[in-house]
Amino acid sequence: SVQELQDRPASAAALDHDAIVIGAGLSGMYQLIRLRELGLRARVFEAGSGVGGTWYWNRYPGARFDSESWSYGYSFSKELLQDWSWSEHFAPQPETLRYCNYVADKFDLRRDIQFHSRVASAHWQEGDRAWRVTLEDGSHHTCRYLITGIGVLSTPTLPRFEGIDTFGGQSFHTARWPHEKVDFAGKRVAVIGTGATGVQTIQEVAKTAGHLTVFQRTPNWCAPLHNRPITEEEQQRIKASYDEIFRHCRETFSCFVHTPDPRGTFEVSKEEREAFYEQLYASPGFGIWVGNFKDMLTDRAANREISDFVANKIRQRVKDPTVAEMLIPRNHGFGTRRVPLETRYYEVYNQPNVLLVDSKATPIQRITPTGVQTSDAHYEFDIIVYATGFDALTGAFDRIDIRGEGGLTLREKWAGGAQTLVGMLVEDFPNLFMVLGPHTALGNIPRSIEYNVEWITALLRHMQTRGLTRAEARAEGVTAWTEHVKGVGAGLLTNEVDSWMTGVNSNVEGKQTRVIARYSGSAPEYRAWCDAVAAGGYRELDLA
Ligand code: N01
Repeated sequence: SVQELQDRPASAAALDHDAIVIGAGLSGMYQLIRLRELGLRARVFEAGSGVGGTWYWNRYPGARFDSESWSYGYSFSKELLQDWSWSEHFAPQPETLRYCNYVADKFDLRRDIQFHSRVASAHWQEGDRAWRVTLEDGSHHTCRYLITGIGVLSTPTLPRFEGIDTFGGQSFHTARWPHEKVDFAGKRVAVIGTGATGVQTIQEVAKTAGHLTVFQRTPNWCAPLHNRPITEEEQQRIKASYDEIFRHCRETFSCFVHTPDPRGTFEVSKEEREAFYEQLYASPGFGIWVGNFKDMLTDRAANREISDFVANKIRQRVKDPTVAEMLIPRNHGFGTRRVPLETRYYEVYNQPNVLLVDSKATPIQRITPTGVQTSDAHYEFDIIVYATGFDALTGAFDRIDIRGEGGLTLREKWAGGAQTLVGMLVEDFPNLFMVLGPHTALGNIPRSIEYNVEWITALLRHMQTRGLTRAEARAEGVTAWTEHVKGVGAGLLTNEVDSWMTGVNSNVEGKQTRVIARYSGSAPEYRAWCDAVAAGGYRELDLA
């Protein structure tokens, strides 16, 4: 009958593509490589004019890795690992962007990537078993599988200040930085925000600005990065040990080279603890955050002790005691928010041309044509930098009109908090696969990306070999997974604090209260769950 004909899924040949990938960052690029290996016709839509995602957009001064360069790159190609030489232990953004371009060239990715193409909507067509994707330019593209590689921190948010558009000087959000160099020499510069981005920006801008004013609403606990160039000898050693490096990363809590110390804080003497903290403070990278005593983020007394240790470091490094006290967090303990890593950040506040303004005590009331009006004073600027962060985790999804079965929007689906199966699938949204969706393990991001991409690729291969063309998360699977996500977050001090990690962003409507926004279990635990789903023949999914 006509009805039967209409209900039959569209043949692959009738669709524009087998798969559409949104985003040409590290997720999208790797997913494209794997889709090609499956023999699928894939198209990547990318809003920017080049590859690199985060590293394409975040060109602000001082942007660089906070995790070791040699633990960050893709691990899937031995040849790539040998080809590429990182110059520093924590490489700066321009180098990472060059790396992304190098990968795109090496694997000839650009021929399947369409730049300047922001996806506006994606609507599931049950009859065709296909997604209909519409770009902002109004063009439509159909595909069987839709894979998002849209990142965790990719939707920048500006404060909702009155007059923000009236400023007569230059102003930038750090994640929308111009491709041309911005000259700070002799200029009066404001930086609003003191997260990981603000800290990197401030310590760089302070080198050349005529005068720098930092508007800090909440101080963060920062720790030294201890970056340095990679010597020729180290380079050889790194290249000879990649197998070992990545094997180690697979075993650690969040795939960094650091992992929690198996000892509890109070299992060792006061002297030993002090010595351990000193050693961590003097070591490169995230050791002090993710390589600290195992109970640092669960035991209040343990957390208090490391917080006091870092507070004293701040007091030692900042000359003016009033400024030092302003820089010490009071409303959260060390490590309960993402720890910004710094290079002479605290010393910036010893410079005569740097002013720290407490914008909790004296809030910013509006932006004027010449500067910033607080409840207390008016400050004049040539340049305002907004280091005000992102609508994290679900923000990039919320910006696309994604509709699943029966026209249900993903925004409606997630109104009470994200619900997924292993962070990669959503019930009622068949054939939608998310790389780094909400509730995937994060940590060392490329490690998580590679795992997600490989899991999705294995699922597609499973379907391919069985002639299946529809995959949807089952309600029981989603419930079980979401319970697990809640369970691993229980008792974690991190979840008692407002931050992007708990889904709070004061600049986004509806994101004022904490939710279980991210997966806080270990990466090995996460992978065990996902592997079990695959090994069990995908019983948590409806496959057809
Ligand atoms: O953003 P944030 P970020 N008025 O949300 C302030 C990753 N990253 O871009 O704390 C006044 O942390 C806000 O104040 P408060 C990393 O995962 C990685 O810095 O909300 N102030 C805060 O100080 C990181 O966690 C790397 O009170 C306002 C700041 O702006 C994540 O990105 C480097 C305000 C926002 O801090 C996000 O970091 C950099 C307002 N209306 C970042 N609104 C690398 O590893 C916001 N603020 C390379």
